[in-house]
Amino acid sequence: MSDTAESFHGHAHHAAPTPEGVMVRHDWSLAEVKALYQLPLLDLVHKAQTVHRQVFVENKVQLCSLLSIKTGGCPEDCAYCPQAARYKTGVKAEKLMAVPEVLAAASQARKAGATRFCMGAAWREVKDGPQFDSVLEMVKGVRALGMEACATLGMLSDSQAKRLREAGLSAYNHNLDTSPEHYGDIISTRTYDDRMKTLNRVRDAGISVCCGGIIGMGESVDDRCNLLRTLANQEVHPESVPINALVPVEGTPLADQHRVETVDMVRTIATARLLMPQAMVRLSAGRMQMNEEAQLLCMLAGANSLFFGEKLLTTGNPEYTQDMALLEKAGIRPLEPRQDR
Ligand code: SAM
Ligand code: DTB
Ligand code: SF4
Repeated sequence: MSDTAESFHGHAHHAAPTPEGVMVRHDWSLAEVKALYQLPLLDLVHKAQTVHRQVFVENKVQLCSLLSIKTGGCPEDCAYCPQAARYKTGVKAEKLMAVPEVLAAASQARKAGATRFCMGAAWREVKDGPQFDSVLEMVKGVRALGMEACATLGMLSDSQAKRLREAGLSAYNHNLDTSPEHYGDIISTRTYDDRMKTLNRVRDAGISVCCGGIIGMGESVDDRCNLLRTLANQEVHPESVPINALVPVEGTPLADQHRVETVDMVRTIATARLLMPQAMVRLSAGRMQMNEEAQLLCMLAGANSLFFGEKLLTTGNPEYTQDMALLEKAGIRPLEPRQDR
């Protein structure tokens, strides 16, 4: 295990209750997390939905919109990623989108009901200069539309995090992706500690942290639990935890992975809800491979956010009309915008 991850696990924290009286802990052992993950499914979902209702208004999900502002050509070797230049996936390297184009997309997303707009760039790290200046303009523009603005741009320095905060960025997405133990099998071009450092910079700049992972990459149950445990044992829980099911893409090393089973996705989401009661748990990539019932089960297990729109970054996502019909027939309403973010 990496030093920084170890130091997160090793912190001596006491538990504190939320205003609703739900305990928030930062000292989970693997055995404890596994005991939750491996509960009979209906017990696990019941527990997670119970906690969910104590902390959140029931029957509501946040609708988020995702846009790839800089697609492909990435120098990193993340084994799952269609945007890594080294894999032949058919994703072409593009330039950074222009600010007005991005804001037009954001405005459209807002009209369609999005309260959070997430911008993704296939960069290893942010570099200062005209491109970063454009991203800051995009952030300001999205905020001016009255939405939460989130960005995922790779690694950040302290001063870049500060400038993003000054531009009004609500949240920064930087995933741990998997357990510290499994990480080396998935990515070699940056370490778990590099990721932790970026997350700490984001937090220190006063930006809310969006951090989660991917299941279905050949990891064990222990790996899944250690990912969740690493997230939950941070001094402050991430405000947002995206749970992605691997979208296997032809040309990537993980192209032949088996589809994630619904039960595994539901267990992961429910465990995340129980470990991090106050986090937005986001049912992120992988919905194309899930039927409506599976998606509803994920929401029953505590997922309270979805990406809508026909595309994620480069891969498919359910049709807007289909998503709206699903929420409508289930009596699930979109979460209203929050003023404090
Ligand atoms: N380049 C930046 C970075 O890696 O931090 C930001 C963009 S990157 C595409 C954002 C996240 O998307 C990754 O951390 C990963 O969790 C998720 N992701 C990428 N490809 C995926 C896939 N095929 N299936 C599921 N999730 C994926
Ligand atoms: C996250 O955890 N999932 C989103 C968001 N953060 C940026 C990205 C999913 C990408 C899925 C693969 C693709 O469409 O390229
Ligand atoms: Fe690059 Fe991000 Fe894809 Fe990794 S996940 S290859 S860093 S775009």
